Amino acid sequence: MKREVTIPNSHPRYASLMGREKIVSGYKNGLVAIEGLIAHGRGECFDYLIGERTTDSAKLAINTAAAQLLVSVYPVISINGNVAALCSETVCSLHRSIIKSMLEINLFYYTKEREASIAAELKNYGVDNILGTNPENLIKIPELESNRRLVDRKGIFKSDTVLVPLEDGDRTLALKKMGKTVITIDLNPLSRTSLTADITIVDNVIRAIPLLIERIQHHKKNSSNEYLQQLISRFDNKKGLNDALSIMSNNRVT
Ligand code: PTJ
Repeated sequence: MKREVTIPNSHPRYASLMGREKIVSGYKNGLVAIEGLIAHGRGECFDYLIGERTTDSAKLAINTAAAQLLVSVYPVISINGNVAALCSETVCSLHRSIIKSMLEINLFYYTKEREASIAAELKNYGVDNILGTNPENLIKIPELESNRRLVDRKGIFKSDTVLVPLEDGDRTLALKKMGKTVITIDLNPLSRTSLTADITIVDNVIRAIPLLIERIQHHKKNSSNEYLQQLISRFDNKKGLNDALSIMSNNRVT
């Protein structure tokens, strides 16, 4: 039975409900794995606890991530089904704002069909050179058993910095062991990805990516390489995670 959903934009949780609709449509359109719906629900729960807003601490992480992406020689943005459904358009704008970055599709619940749907979705927003889809270029990364172990030799394998939004912990660890700098966007400050990454942005990808683009544009105009390096060296990832945990656990019902 066809169902019509109307979410009035006056609804107090409009943005969250629209995110939910994007994930559901993404599932129906073949972008999102069914397990992605569960992952999204977990994200919603943490987002509720953090107040569905970008905290000052997350803004600092975003500013530092922008600096890291700009000083990198070969940054790669890793795309999975949830990211494609929630923010393909802004991820493609992010890719263009960095200039020299690459986009790579890397799926935990791999199917060829879903990979093709995600590539087509990214192409809709003007990105043609998408890595991770040509089997001849795939190479196994050490110490990883999941499907994510296959990475593109022209992409993640060669990168110095990888942005891995909504990730599972094993690959972040494997990427760290390969000497990569890892940036993640994850609403769960206790996930293994959040704990292992160099820069964890505890925020919703939907809010964080436009802010990341804005910071990249700001730094491109205003910041020296030396200043960007200072931002990176001063960043304390554990402090950011503890800030997020404090905000979540200090909520009180009055
Ligand atoms: O498309 P695939 O096959 O690569 O699969 C993608 C998912 C996300 C299903 C897969 O990577 C997975 O199972 O991830 P996990 O282990 O559930 O981790 C996802 C993390 O992202 C969790 O810590 C969630 O809290 C968090 N998360 C979910 N939605 C958001 C989010 N973080 C930021 N923004 C969100 N919108």
